Amino acid sequence: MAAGDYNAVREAIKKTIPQSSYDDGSAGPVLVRLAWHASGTYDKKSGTGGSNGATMRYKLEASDEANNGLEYAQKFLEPIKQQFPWISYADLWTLAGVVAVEYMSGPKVDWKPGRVDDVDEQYVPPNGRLPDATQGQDHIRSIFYRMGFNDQEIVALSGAHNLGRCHADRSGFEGPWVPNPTRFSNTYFKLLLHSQWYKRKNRVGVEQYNDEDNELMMLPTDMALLKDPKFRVWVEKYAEDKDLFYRDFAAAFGKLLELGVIRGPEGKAFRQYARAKL
Ligand code: DDH
Repeated sequence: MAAGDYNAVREAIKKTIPQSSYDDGSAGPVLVRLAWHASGTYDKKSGTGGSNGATMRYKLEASDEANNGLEYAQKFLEPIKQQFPWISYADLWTLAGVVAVEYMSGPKVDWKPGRVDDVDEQYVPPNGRLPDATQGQDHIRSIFYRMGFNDQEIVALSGAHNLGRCHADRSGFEGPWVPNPTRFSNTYFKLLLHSQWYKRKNRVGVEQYNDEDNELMMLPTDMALLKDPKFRVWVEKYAEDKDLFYRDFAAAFGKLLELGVIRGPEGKAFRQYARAKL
């Protein structure tokens, strides 16, 4: 297989998404989450964090509680890394997120290669840069503004909760947000807006919001999108207009995966951008 044949990698990722003995029969949602958490450590001010370097391979970042469960996503992708050793983990993890969104009938997201893996351990971002689901709108803003996102982009990105589920043994929360969690859609926004949500303790004693029958759930941070008037405007728009949501999600997710990836003229990302900047 020729080095640089990203279409071949895309095909291999698609083949690995159906996983009959895993969650809802699909690795798709956890692959999206891996791409997001690999990228969402970015800090605009210092230029540190982000997907370049695939620093979640280091224990410090892997052991951030927010990353619990992402070892499954990495395991699903390992055979693909073996098959295509020329691709960096940093490119593979982000590309897998893009392929998974599209595979689950979401929008096409622009993706560029060039991330490199050989970033020193000293550049692993500190724990605690990813959002804490027990918090409210101020916390959400401080986390996403740090990455360089605005309110509209925050709500668009949050629509990824149309995919997958919470696991009591990973985050303490439990259940899916929508009835079909392996199909990308704007159902999350419709349910957030139009269902009745009840604050309840789940079976491991963690407070979350459930629908009447305890089948679907929302996190405290999801509910904050409803409570905050500036966020709510976008929840309403995306619940109404699926095409608008798809467009805005594709743009914001593409931007997320590029955070901190500064490429040189030959297309390769700088190894230690943080140091280069200081
Ligand atoms: Fe999320 N997310 N997320 N999320 N997320 C969880 C699952 C998934 C928060 C908390 C959680 C985004 C934003 C936020 C996905 C994608 C994205 C879980 C459950 C928690 C908790 C983990 C578990 O128990 O397995 C919080 C807080 C925020 C926030 O914005 C404030 C964003 C921006 C994305 C994205 O992809 C753009 C996906 C997909 C999942 C489902 C994973 C799975 O295994 O299934």
